[in-house]
Amino acid sequence: MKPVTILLVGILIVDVAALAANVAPVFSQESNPQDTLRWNGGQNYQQPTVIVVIGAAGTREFGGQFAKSARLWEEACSKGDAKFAVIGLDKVEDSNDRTTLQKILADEPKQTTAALWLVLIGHGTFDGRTAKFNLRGPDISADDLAEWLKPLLRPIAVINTASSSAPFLSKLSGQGRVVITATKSGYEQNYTRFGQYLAGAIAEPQADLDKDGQTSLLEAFLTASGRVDEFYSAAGRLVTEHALLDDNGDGLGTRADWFRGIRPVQKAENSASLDGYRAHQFHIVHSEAENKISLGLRAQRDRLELEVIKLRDAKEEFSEDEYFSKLEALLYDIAQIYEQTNEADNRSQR
Ligand SMILES: [Ca+2]
Ligand SMILES: [Ca+2]
Repeated sequence: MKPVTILLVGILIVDVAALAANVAPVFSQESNPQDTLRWNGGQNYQQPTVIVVIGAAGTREFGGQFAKSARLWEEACSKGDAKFAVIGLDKVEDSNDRTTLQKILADEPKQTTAALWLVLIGHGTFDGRTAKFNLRGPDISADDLAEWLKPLLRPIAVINTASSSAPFLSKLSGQGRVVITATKSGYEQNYTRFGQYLAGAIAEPQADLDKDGQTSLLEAFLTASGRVDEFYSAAGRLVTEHALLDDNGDGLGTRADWFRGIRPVQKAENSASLDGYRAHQFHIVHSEAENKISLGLRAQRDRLELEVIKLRDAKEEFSEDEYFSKLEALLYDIAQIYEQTNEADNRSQR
């Protein structure tokens, strides 16, 4: 798919097609699969990290399910060339997985545009005040994680797929962060199925809802939530888990049924902006076209796209002239990023 299509689909602009057409020529270069991942050896390339934490399983059946989800994340990381670490699957007696996680997080680069994904797979508890994720050895609370993540100034996705996980969302919410939980409240305490469906969807082409050649975290969240509902419906059971996503930093989660396609149509109460746009910029496996863009330029492009969305959502505050001139400036900057990418691509082919 051409970058211009990605731009248009990615930022969901319908009303600026005419403007975008003016900048279209710089996008017209077809991508060349040969060049995929050529940034690997370059100084601009930094790998994202995915840390999967498997909690105390309780039974062999749960253990098998958790290990299967971990394998799916690992496969996605090897397809997407992300650094993968798993905690909780070794057979060591008396493991302290809490300390292991703390150490791995402390060793991660503090300031980079490469994303850090933290995926918790297991059981959780909530006593009315504190939510915890159950590990072999001491458990971890949302407060523990908030403290450990504080020094990391980089894009972060925290995904807690356990029962009673919702309190993690309000505690870990922050600018530049995506937080996903399997439940909408600490009191949804039954075993959750969201995690296994999310692991299956994260690199699945069928979950690429906007057909741009890559499955985003938002798309995987929506797909997994849909499969959770299908599971309970087919089993004739009451749905006991409702996943939430927060990525606008307000600590309020949005449910999958508040989206039409990939577009959010309902806000969490009191929220100033809509959730979902940032999560749609997180991918484990990138399309070929996306892989041609250096990490630094990709971060700039993502920031500009979010500004376009913010502008579009505030359209009524501006006169038509003002709105289109601001929009044109942003689209021009985005076009420059694709132009730079194409120039670098052409140079490398000479
Ligand atoms: Ca997609
Ligand atoms: Ca939110």
